[in-house]
Amino acid sequence: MAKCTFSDPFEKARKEVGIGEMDDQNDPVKMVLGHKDVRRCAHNHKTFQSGAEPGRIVVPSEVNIRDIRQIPFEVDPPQHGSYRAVVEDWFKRPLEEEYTAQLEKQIGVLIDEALTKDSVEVINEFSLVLQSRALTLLFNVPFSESETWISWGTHVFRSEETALDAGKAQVLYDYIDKKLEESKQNPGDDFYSKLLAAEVDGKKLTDEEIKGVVVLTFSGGRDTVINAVTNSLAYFAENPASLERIKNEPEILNFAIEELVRYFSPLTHMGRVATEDTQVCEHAIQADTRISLNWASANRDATVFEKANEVVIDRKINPHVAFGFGTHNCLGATHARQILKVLIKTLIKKVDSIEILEADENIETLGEFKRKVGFNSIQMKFN
Ligand code: HEM
Ligand code: EMZ
Repeated sequence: MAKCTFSDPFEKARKEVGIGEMDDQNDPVKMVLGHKDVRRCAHNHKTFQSGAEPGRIVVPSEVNIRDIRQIPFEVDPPQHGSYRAVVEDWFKRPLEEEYTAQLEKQIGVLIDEALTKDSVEVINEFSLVLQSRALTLLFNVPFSESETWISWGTHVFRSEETALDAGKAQVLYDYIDKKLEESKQNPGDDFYSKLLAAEVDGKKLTDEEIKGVVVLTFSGGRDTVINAVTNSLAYFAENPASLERIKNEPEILNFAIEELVRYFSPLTHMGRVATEDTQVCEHAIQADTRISLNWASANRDATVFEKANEVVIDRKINPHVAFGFGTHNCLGATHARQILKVLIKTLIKKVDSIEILEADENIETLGEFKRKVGFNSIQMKFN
């Protein structure tokens, strides 16, 4: 089995021009590749806005399959801050003891099950299940809801047949409408009820706004978490010494998590729309065209990271941008980090070794660049 490496396709372009170009459904994207430039553009929301037509900052663009604005993701300051204030505390709940205890239970059960099987297809039988079950904790809804979510597959807008699947999006919207109606009739301690009761600048959120927040919570943390979990398992399968090190030096656990997230960068890039004619790296960017902030490329920038293409499991200074940078930095990062933390601790406790039996890599094509983001499927044996 070939080594499970995740190479950096952007290195040459980043060093030589700082920009990589790709076409996306006839709406081109200039990818910003350097760490400094990515951070600078992420900071400059006046020139590079998120609040364009809903779906347009996503690559591939979702303008043809949705018109719901995702909140706070597709809103710029100052409104962004008001929305974010409504949900910020809710997204910190993963730090609570009871939440962590539940997560430990969920992940313990999954690992125990995996240990009984001759082969586990990790994407569908492990990571998707883990992601969906863990999300019931974030939503604070019954565990049984995860069965419905698992049936949606690894992406809420993409299916095997269609890269952008409007029918699939509709399943999600109908589900959310139903859940919001239920929570209106019968308010509880769940995320929907919290949003229904919330006020932004003294006004209740509209149903459309609430839907925008909920859709984002379902879509933003799905394939990203699935890739982070699967790629980490594949890494420990091939680098058992790293797991052993974390076992012996638990103080490096948090460094290890940040390093895995940096190295794998589960979300390659995210777009912005230019509000005026401008320049990035001496490249002209025209008003109303798209750039993208390429987190994956920035995270391999050798001017910032020593041994950028290696997993340095106890890397201490790690200003990675895998969870974004500045205004829109990932709200789900606390939840995602907690999942990885519990996963690694559980592996240390219960698993001696992991073998990769068969793997089909998931390669993204971005113009001339091809990037491995994870796997379409991967069979592993847990011992
Ligand atoms: C934003 C990555 C997990 C919800 C972001 C951004 C990145 C990112 C790069 C910035 C987008 C931008 O600037 O346009 C990741 C990665 C994850 C992960 C790598 C897993 C390893 C999650 C989870 C959730 C989530 C689990 C929720 C369940 C969000 C939300 C935003 C966001 C709501 C928008 C925040 C805002 O606009 O203020 N994420 N994410 N993410 N993410 Fe995540
Ligand atoms: C959007 C995005 C959010 C988008 C922070 O990223 O994640 C993508 O997977 C979705 O397709 O709609 O939610």
